[in-house]
Amino acid sequence: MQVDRKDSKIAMAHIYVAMIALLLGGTAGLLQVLVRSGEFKLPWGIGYYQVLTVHGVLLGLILTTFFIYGFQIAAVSRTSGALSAKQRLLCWIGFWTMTTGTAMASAMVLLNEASVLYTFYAPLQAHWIFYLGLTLVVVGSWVGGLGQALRWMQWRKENKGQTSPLLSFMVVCNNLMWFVATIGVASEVLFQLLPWSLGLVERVDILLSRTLFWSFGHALVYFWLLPAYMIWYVVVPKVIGGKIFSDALSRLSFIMFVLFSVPVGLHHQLTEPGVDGSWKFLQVILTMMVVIPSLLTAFSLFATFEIRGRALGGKGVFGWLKQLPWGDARFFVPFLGMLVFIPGGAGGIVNASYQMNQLIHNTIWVTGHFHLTVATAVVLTFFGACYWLVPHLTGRTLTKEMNRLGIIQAIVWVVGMGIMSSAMHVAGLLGAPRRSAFSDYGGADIASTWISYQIAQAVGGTLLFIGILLFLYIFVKLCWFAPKGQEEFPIAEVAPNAEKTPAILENFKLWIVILVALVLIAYSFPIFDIISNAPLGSKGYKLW
Ligand code: HAS
Repeated sequence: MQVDRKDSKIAMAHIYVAMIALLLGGTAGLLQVLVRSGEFKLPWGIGYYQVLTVHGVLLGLILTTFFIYGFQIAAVSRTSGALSAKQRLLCWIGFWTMTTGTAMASAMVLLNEASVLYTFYAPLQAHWIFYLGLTLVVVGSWVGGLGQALRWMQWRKENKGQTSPLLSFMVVCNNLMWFVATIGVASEVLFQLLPWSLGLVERVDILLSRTLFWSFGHALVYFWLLPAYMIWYVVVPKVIGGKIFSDALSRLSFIMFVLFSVPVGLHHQLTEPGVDGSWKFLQVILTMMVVIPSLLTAFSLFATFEIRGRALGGKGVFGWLKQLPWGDARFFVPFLGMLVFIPGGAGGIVNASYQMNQLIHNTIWVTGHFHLTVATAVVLTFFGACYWLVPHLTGRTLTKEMNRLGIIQAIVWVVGMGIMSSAMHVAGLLGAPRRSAFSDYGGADIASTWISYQIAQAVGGTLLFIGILLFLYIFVKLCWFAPKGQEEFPIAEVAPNAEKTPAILENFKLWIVILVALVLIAYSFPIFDIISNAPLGSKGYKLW
């Protein structure tokens, strides 16, 4: 079962852009940890916040979105069938729109016209071309996402009454969530930031802009996570020779993400003075709801691994673990991602807990949290996926040598991230702020307790940069130099004794109604409140 050649080309085009973003964004990351150690100064007047913006935008927004779309296009084509000419055209239009937008936004950051970090909080004001560029990335993603969804809809029409392919269903869930979530940020950029940066209006409502941003921002993190979950649920079981524990459970967890990912953004604003506590309370409850599908996922994966390990003769409480294929990078690399997601997710629950959030908010603990979640659980899964996806799409094979290097790469990554992220967590608890360059704060005693951790971050960050170079070496080999042949795109079957999937799980009309209702309940009152009690607003600042 091969992905259609023409679809492979679109998928690879997305993945190439993602890899360029990885190289540039990773280099920026290395420079940052060096600066923050206090031992290194950036040359040629380059600013710390400029480098931090390159890092956040290229890795957080561009690497992820482009890789996810490359993977999803291949996934839909593999499981629902080759795209039609119209669907393919939509995916290409989406790709070029996103790429043009990326070039515009990156150019402004490199020209030092947009050092506003990846969250682009007002009143920091970037050049309007930066905002327009990001708008094009979002609009392009809508068009490309539609191309993918149309293929799934076509499958449903051609196979009436049947349960659709699980992987395609998951892609549609992710795109639906993305579409609803991006409405918030698109409104912020179109109605607030663009007119303001163009000078059409003088002032902007900061609280409104931040609330609209976070109505998108937390769903964004699940937009990164769900493709990793697709690989964990559907690909990894096949790699280990097992079966999907339950099709129904997998779909249920994705539907829960669709419902609960958007109406939870206020947990990023728990210290925000202008939002009433009752709305924060409601959204914290909804945040705890969005933890449940991750717990379902953990349960399902443990079951898959244990059932397979026992079928291979594993005995005792943990004996089955030994039977898993530890020497196969396609399993080992995402597995490390899963392991790291356990402390990463636990940290998220700490963040979401109202009282504990007071301790960690705006400290570098939060940076430690998202380097475990997105930069390890998700990114390692994407790296692991590349070891079969890239050769599958380029008509080559994963050699033993590359497989071994993939395993070494993942170990380097986990060690580097272990050092960097642990140091960030501890320094955060000691009060070290995030989003700040090195400073001894006028020789303040408390700042001196952070310095050794900042040096540890530089050590970990350097290992991570070596990890990026190693990965890119393997990537280049798999694209152009590995032996020609056929590499499998692994898709597992559902366990024969699993419960039948209830049709209601595919009833998107119902889920969309519930999703819209939840978003309205969680957001309409707070936003009405923010607008009706709006202060004068702020002029733009360019502090860099
Ligand atoms: Fe988060 C801040 C809460 C998950 C990313 N988060 C961030 C930011 C980012 C981010 C980028 O409530 C910073 C944004 C900024 O710039 O300001 N987060 C959560 C919660 C979860 C969570 C409750 N976050 C993620 C994921 C991310 C991500 C996933 C990226 C992909 N986060 C917060 C909060 C803040 C926040 C607050 C704001 C803090 C502040 O004040 O600024 C949950 O979804 C986590 C649930 C996950 C679990 C883990 C399940 C484990 C699994 C693995 C199983 C392992 C196996 C291995 C099977 C409960 C599924 C088998 C092992 C064997 C031994 C066999």
